[in-house]
Amino acid sequence: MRIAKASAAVGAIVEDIDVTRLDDDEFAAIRQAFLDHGALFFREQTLTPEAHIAFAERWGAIDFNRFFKRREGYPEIAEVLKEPDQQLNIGGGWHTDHSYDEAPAMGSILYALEIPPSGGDTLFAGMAAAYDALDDLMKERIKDLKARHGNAHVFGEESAYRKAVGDRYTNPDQAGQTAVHPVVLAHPDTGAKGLYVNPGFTLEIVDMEPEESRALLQQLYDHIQQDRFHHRHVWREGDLAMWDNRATWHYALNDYQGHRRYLNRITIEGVALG
Ligand SMILES: O=C(O)CCC(=O)C(=O)O
Ligand SMILES: [Fe+2]
Repeated sequence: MRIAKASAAVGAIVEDIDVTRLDDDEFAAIRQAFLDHGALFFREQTLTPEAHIAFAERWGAIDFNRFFKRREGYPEIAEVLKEPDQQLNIGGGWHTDHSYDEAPAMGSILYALEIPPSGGDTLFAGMAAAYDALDDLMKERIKDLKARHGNAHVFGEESAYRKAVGDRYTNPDQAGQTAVHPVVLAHPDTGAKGLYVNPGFTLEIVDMEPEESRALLQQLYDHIQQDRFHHRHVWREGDLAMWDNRATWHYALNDYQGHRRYLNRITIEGVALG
C-alpha cells in the first residue's frame, strides 16, 4: 500500500490496496491517514454494492441519507447521478454533507461507476489548513461563535434547485430541520481546529445581525476559496473517494454536459459537534 499526499492542504492518494481485503493493521493505517489528510482517494477498486456497504460498515454505522434517490435494492446507497440530458448536477457548489443534522455524517464514501470522458472533477478544501492560515484577529473574532445550518433551501418542497434536480432527490417533506454547530470546530477525533461553516447549508451566525453575519460568512468563504487550500480530484472509473465532513468541503464540477456521470455514495454516522 502506498499513501501519498494529494495536495498541501487536503487529501491523500492510496494505491496498491484492495479495500475489500484490508487486514486490521492496514485498516488502522488507512484510518490514521484519513484523520491526517481529511480525504482519501483509492484507485482501481472493484466494488459490488455489497462490498461498498461492507467497507463502509468498518468505519461505523451507516447514515441513511433521506434526500438522495437510493440505489434499487440498496437503501444504504445514495445515487449521485447526472444523465446526458440533465443540466444540473448534485453537489455543484461548495458544501459539506449533512451539516444541517444535529450529528452530521462523519464521512462520505463515494465510488465512481461511470465518469465522463473529460470534466466532472471534484474539488476538495481543507478546513484545518484554512483555519490555521487565518490571522490572529479573525481567530479571536470567531472563536466562540456558533452557526445555524439548514436544508430547506436545498431539499425542501419550495426549493427551485430541488425541483430542477427532479426525481434524483426525494422526501422534500423531511427537509426543514436546522442545527447549530461551532464555527471553529475542534475535530471530534483529532482535536485539530478547523472551520465548520459552508456555503451550501450554513444559514447564519447565531446572535449576529443578518448583515454582519452575511459579511463574516462571505469573508470566511472567500478565504477558503483560495486554491492553496484545495485539491482537485480527477476521477477514473473504479476510484473510491472518502472524505471527512468535519474537516473538508467539496464541490462537484458541472462541466460535462451531454455525458453521463454515475457514482454511489454511502455516508457514515457522526457525533454531535460542539
Ligand atoms: O459527484 C461528486 O463528485 C460529489 C457529489 C457530492 O456532493 C456528494 O456525493 O456528496
Ligand atoms: Fe456532497
